Amino acid sequence: QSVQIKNALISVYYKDNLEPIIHELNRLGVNIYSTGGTETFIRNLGVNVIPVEDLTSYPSILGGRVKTLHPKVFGGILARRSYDGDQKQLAEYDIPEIDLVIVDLYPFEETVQSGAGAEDVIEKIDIGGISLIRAGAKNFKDVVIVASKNDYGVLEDILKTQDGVTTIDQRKSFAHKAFNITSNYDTHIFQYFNTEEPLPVFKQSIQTSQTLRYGENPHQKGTFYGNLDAMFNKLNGKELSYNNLVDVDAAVALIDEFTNEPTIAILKHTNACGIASRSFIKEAWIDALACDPVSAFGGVIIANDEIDAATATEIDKIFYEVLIAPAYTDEAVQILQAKKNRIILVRQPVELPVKQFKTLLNGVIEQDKDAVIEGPTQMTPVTNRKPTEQELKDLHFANKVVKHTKSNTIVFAKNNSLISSGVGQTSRVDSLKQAVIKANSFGFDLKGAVMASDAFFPFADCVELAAEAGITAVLQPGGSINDKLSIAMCDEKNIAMVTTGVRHFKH
Ligand code: 93A
Repeated sequence: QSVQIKNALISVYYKDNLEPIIHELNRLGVNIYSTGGTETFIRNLGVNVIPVEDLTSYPSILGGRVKTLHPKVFGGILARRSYDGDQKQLAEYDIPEIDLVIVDLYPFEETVQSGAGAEDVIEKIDIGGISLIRAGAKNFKDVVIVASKNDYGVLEDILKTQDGVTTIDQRKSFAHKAFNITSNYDTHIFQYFNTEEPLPVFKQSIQTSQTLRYGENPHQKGTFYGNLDAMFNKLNGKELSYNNLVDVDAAVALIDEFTNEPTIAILKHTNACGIASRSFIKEAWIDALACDPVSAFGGVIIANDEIDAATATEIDKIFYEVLIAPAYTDEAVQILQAKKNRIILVRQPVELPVKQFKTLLNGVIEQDKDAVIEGPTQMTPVTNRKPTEQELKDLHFANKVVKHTKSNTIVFAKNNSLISSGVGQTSRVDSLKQAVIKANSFGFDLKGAVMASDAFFPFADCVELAAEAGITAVLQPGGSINDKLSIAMCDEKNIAMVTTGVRHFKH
C-alpha cells in the first residue's frame, strides 16, 4: 500500500514555501507537470517542468478559466492502479499516472474580504483547482493530495524522511484535510451569494471553537463553539469551564432585564440566589449577598454598572468563580486581581442570538428566546385590593427574576431586592414552601413582600400559604380553570393579585 511518487501535478496560487518541495521532488527524479504561473516559478528555480499544455495538447483558454480541466489530467489522477480496465485505458490514450497533486486554490474569501468588485470575486471561484483536489482526494488509495499552502511543510517532511514513498494512512489523512478545504471553500462561495439571514446563532464566527477542560463532569469531554474573546475581555483567572459558561449565559440573560438602576445578581446553577437594584452598585451588592450568603459561595456574579474600589473590596470578601461587569475602575481591578483563580470579565457590547438550540432524541429543537417581559401596564388587577405603587414595582422586579429561574418557580421580592425563591421543584406548592423556608432561615420578614409565579396556580393553596407567610401582592399569568378560587382566596386575605397573560416556563 506504499506508493512511490513518480509524477506530480502542481498548480498553486501562493508560491511561497513551495521551493523546498520542488527541490525535493527534483532530487527524487519526479516528473513535474504544472500550470502557467506555477510552471514559470518552477522553471525559475532551475528545475525541469512540463507545461500542462504539453500533456493536454491544449492551450490554457478563456483567460485561464480552463487550464487543467482535461481527461489527460483527470484520467491520470483518477485511474485506479489496481484496475486492469483503468490501466488499459491509460495506455490506450497515453495518459501518465499522476500520484501527487499539489493545489492552492484561488483565494476566494480573501478577495471578498478585500472589498473587491463582483467581477473580481467571481473570477476567484476556482473550478479546475477544486476539481483537482476532489479527484486526488477521491483516489487517495493511489494519490497524495496536498490541498493548501498550509500543508507544504508536512509534505516536505514526508519527501525528506521517506524518499517520496507515502503510506495509505498518510494519503487518507491528506484526503480528509482536502475535503475539509473544498467544503469550506464552497461554503464561503455560498455565503457570498446567499442573501438570506444566516442562522442567528451562527452569525458570529462559529468557526472558532475552544476545547474546554471537560464537560459538565470530568469524565465528559466538552467544546465551546463561538467567540468568547468577542464577548468578554478577561482581566484575571483561569479558563471558563463548561459549568461556568452555562452560568455566565444565565447571568447575562438575567442582568439584561435590569437597565435602569445599578443592579448586581449572584447565580448558582443558573438560578439567582441574590439580586438587588439600588442607587449605588455597592448597596446593590450588599443587599444581593444578604439574600442568601450561603448559596453565594462559589457563584457567578454579574453587574450592570462599573465596579468601583469600595464594591470590589466587599465582593473580594467572599469566594466566587466569575465576576462580570461592563467596566471596573483601575483600583477595583487591582483589588480583584490579587486572588489569582477568580475569573474577572469585562463584558463587551455584542449582539446575542435570538434563537436557542438543544439536542434532543435524535435531533435538535430550536426556539425563539423568551424575549418578552411584562411591565406594570401589562399587569391586570383581578382582586378587590389593587397593588400599591411599590408593590407594582416589586412585582415587576420579581417577574424579571421568575423569568430567568428554573420552573416551577416562586419568587419573593421586596424593595427591588430578591428575598428568596423556590426553584425547579416538581410542584408549585413545594417551590412556594421552599421559598418561605429560605426567607425565614435568613431572617427575612415577608410582611409586605410580593410573590411572582412563572405559571398559573392550579389550586388556591399557593396563595393561601403565601398570605399566611405575609405576602401582600401576587403576580401570575392566569389562565387556570381554578383562577377564581385563587382570586377568592386573595380577596379573603386582602391580597392584591395581578395577571399578565404570559407564562415564563424555563426547563
Ligand atoms: O480558472 S480555473 O478554475 N481553471 C482551471 O482549469 C484551473 N486549474 C488550476 N483555475 C485553475 N487552477 C488554479 O490555478 C489553481 O487552483 C491555482 O490556484 C491556480 C494556479 O495558477 P498558476 O499556476 O497559473 O499560477
